[in-house]
Amino acid sequence: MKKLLAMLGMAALTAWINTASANEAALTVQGVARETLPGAGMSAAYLSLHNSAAAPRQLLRVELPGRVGASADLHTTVTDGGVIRMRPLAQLTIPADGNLAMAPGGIHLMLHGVQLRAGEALSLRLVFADGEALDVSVPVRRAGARPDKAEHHQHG
Ligand SMILES: [Cu+2]
Repeated sequence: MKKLLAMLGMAALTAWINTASANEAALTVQGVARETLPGAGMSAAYLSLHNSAAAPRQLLRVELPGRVGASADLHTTVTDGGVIRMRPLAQLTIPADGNLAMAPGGIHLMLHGVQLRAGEALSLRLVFADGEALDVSVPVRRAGARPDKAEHHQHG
């Protein structure tokens, strides 16, 4: 009986791992971060997320691994009485079999406490409502440079 329970436990664990990898494989991320201006310490990053799964994904937050004192906030841009303002977002939904594209003047990642130089890579950890996290690395470019689709890394 003990052996059977152990086997069932293994089966359950394997199933969970498979589900997790399938979910992660269903999500592709590309993006770019902007070089910080001298003395600024603030910047923005723009991600393009594609979800090929049959269920939507909820992105809760983005962390900056290895950067002490730095943070990333989900922001959107709204026009309020002719004034352009940024508003924090509690979460982002990547639709089932769909895309979510961040862009200047729209949804973006606001980066605080960072110093970024063009040519560097910025590591981001995307944390989802289902508890999964996805580590990606995006290139740092000067403002106005186009996102580079080739430089996407995904870690399990
Ligand atoms: Cu912002």
